[in-house]
Amino acid sequence: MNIEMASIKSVKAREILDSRGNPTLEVEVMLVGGTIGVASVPSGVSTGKYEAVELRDGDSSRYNGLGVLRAVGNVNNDIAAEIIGMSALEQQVIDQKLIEFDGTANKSRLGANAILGVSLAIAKAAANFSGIPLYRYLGGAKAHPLPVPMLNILNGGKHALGSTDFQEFMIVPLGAANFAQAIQMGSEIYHFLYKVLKDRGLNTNIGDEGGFAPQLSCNKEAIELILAATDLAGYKAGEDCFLALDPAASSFYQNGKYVLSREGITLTAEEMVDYYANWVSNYPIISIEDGLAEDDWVGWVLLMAKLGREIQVVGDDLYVTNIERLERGIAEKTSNSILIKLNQIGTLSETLAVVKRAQKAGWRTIISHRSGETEDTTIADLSVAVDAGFIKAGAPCRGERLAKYNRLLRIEEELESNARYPGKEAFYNLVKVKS
Ligand code: 2PG
Ligand code: MG
Repeated sequence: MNIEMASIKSVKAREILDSRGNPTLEVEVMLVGGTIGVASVPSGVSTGKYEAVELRDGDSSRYNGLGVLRAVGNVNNDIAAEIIGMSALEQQVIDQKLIEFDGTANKSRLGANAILGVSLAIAKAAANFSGIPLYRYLGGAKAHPLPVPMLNILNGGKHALGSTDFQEFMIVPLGAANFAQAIQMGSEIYHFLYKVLKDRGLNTNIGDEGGFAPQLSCNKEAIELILAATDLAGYKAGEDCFLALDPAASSFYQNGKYVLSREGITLTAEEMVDYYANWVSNYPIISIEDGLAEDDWVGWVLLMAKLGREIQVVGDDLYVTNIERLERGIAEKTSNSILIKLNQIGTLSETLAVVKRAQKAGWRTIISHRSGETEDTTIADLSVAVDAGFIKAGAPCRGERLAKYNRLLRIEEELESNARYPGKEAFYNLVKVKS
């Protein structure tokens, strides 16, 4: 292998569209030896306010101001000139250079979308150059555990207006023997949910992440419908398949209170925690993400103290894949798990550092998609590379969601007998799934 052939020859970004039909970036890196790496960038809608900045044009004459031509220009004109000639095998050095070149704390000068597109395209070019899959390039010889999928089969909140207050109702096939079986279980329950909704005269339209978006009178009804579907599919809730929630509580936090408009109630943090505790004792829920708002650190301590031994208490908007916010969470014991999103922080290296730190603290990690996605499959490889334990990539429906799950099916096949599906072990120290 001639290492000089791994030097970056060109970097080119373009504007493409994401799954909501909004512009995003695709970046193509070519190395001197001709190897190419291509990556695209996702985009959230229930974005945390501490996320790195997604640079949009704000030019209302194009795409309602959502164009990304400035970010594209930043890649093609500025970033390219900075990194051409560097070795694609030096991911950390390049990411550090991008961070310094941007020079702001939240990547607002060049745009986290511009920077992440480059960072990921470089990793892909380097993996291709090395002749190994991305999960192996990032994770080394030990990269063989598949993640447990968390499939969001009922969408609400900002992802499906008019549905539930809570944003995501996920099923978690912990009882599957392997990843392929987990996806099969997820898909079968998803299709039985369609039948349950149809039989009850409820809407079967779907939301941003491919999950159904029926108009329900209360949030609890979503759980009851999913349990009915699980049963019809022939699986046992609480044994084969469990439930997980992402209420995305920042989106219904108003003046220090939690406003559940579907139910016509307004709760304090303490009452909200009791609400969840009640659900956890009645239903096979094993994970609650963003149960409270991104600034309610005090509430999170309460939530963790009440439920942290029983379920995964997951911070998404609370930490925004940011090492400083994670350190605060570890110090203050605000959760026991963290959601990981590459575009919340903006480089691959920083993301890997956050995963490593969380794992060192004994936390579980969930590698996550965004509600606006592309056909890019980086997160599937990443989940295997870091032995994340979990991946959250939406319903088993819609191409941009299935791209990730299908990639993992291929990886499982490729790993043959070395593939390992953790199943219930992923929750090893939590009482709820202890056998
Ligand atoms: C979340 C994500 C992904 P969004 O809140 O976890 O499901 O949603 O990408 O809209 O922030
Ligand atoms: Mg979330």
